[in-house]
Amino acid sequence: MFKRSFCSVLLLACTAPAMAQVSAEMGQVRLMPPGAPNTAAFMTLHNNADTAVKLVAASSALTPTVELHTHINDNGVMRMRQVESIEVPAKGSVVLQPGGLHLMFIGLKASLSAGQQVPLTLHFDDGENLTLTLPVKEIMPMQGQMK
Ligand SMILES: [Cu+2]
Repeated sequence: MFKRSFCSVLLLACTAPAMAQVSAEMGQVRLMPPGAPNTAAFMTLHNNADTAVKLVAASSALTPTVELHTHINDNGVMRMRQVESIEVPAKGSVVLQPGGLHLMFIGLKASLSAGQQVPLTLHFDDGENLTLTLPVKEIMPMQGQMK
């Protein structure tokens, strides 16, 4: 809190972005067979800021809709469920991976090919956007999941 009020008093001096600094690594999009309507993206998000930040939306030229999803165990059956946000803890990270949190591309306009580069923009609740380019890769599903 001290930092924030200090910054607002010296607003003009604070030229460096005060917003959360989120970075992504290990980003990849799952290669799907031709004709598949949807696919998923996985990555690790890091937050270098002192406050948590929430991923609230994502967008891509690949599909009209990109949803935030997680998996729930419904009587032993793993099912995907849309979530409103994915929190990246302060000075921490969150992993989007098969069987857990992921980004869902809904309504593929064209078939994917291995090595293809997919543009993706992540939107965070502090107004920050993160634009990424993710490679399409063959990703093994975890046993009994992503059914
Ligand atoms: Cu999903």
